[in-house]
Amino acid sequence: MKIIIVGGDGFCGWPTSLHLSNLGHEILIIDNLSRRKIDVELEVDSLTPISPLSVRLDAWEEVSGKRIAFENCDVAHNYMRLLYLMEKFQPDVIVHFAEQRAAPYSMKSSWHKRYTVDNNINATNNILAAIVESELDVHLVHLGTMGVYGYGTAGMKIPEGYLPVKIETEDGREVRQEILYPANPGSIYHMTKTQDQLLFAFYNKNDGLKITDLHQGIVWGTQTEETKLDERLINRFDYDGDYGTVLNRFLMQVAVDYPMTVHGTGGQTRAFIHLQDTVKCIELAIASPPQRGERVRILNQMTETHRVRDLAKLIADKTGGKIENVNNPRKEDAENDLHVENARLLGLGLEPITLEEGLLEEVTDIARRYKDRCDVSRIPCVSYWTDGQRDAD
Ligand code: NAD
Ligand code: USQ
Repeated sequence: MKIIIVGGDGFCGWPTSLHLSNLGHEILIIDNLSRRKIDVELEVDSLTPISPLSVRLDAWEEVSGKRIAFENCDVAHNYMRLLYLMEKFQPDVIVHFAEQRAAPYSMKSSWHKRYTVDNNINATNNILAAIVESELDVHLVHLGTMGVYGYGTAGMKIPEGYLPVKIETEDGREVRQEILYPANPGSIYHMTKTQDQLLFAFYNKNDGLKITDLHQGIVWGTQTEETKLDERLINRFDYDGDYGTVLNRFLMQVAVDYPMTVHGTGGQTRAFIHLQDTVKCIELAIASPPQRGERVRILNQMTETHRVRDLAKLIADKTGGKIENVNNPRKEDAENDLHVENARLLGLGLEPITLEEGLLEEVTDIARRYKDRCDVSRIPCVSYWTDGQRDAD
């Protein structure tokens, strides 16, 4: 198949591009390299030494004999170029990763809030509008987030996108429907992903677009089978207070003898998935497209849930690392339970990598090998959800 990967230079997009290329698909990456520019803004580098994109692409050709094409384009603001690239390449599938994905970055200031809303919502709308205008028969696969649901449950498993409801009408009849699960975002970033859902629902209803929305949990790990093949293919590892996600941060903190930064009591429960499973899930979603006329297909892309303090304890028990409970800069529930339905990807053949299996390899192979590249001054989370939280710290 011919596949465009929008955001294919990023943490999830790069290994996905390699994985799909390895399977024999023809790949075009479209990316504006904004993530690399944000590293410059934040004065931080990936813990792993990522190569410039042209070096990555040459290395992949050397290793695999396969060429991945690249076009630099800001899909949120350069609609005509996006449309031109789509019409020229004639993709069967578009995988959409191209959004500003860090919740703390989206809450840093009003500039960051506005940037995130402008970038994410325009990127998604432009891709959808270009599919309609090009009249291509494309399957759009989008990376959404578990955070669209919020993290609470009313004593039930969070369903895969749609909630069955019963409504009593005025004349006493009972009407049954399935509605999008009520959105409950916890940051401006997560809010943009809830807006994406409405855009998908609209273009699906109005134009019959074929869309799969993968509601992904927190991705951990760094390498996949393909990125391991050559050091020039290495994936990014974010550890800073804005972009570093909790499990990778804890693993890196242990490697540099920094106490693991548990926010508050660490009672937040979240959904997780290993990066190797991310690329597998995208392969499975592509192989099983929705039919034309089918509603947006929503799959929960996560394999396990963990409470933050339990993760810290698990890592401490395995490594002897220390734990520090720090003030939580976010406005979020101090404690929550999370039960999630994920039968659909398992049904398609996903065999999850569990945290217990991959954990030590990650610590030893990556975090310890590159620990000298860590700037510890970038570890604390200094993006506060409210002024009150900034003042309290
Ligand atoms: P990332 O920031 O590493 O990658 C995003 C890529 O998109 C970058 O290469 C960036 O340069 C590019 N991009 C952003 N805006 C663009 C634009 N306007 N035009 C062209 N390119 C643009 O993020 P990631 O961790 O790879 O996440 C990818 C997607 O997966 C995001 O949509 C995110 O919401 C979702 N997701 C990520 C995680 C996670 O833990 N990393 C978890 C759940 C969902
Ligand atoms: N946390 C700590 N200590 C830290 C960092 C985080 O206790 O040093 C806590 C946070 O307070 C939060 C939890 O860990 O309760 C998760 O934080 P995170 O930064 O790992 O994840 P989050 O902000 O939710 O965002 C990440 C990705 C985002 C994706 C989301 C999936 O950056 O792109 O959408 O995970 S989900 O969490 O399922 O919504």
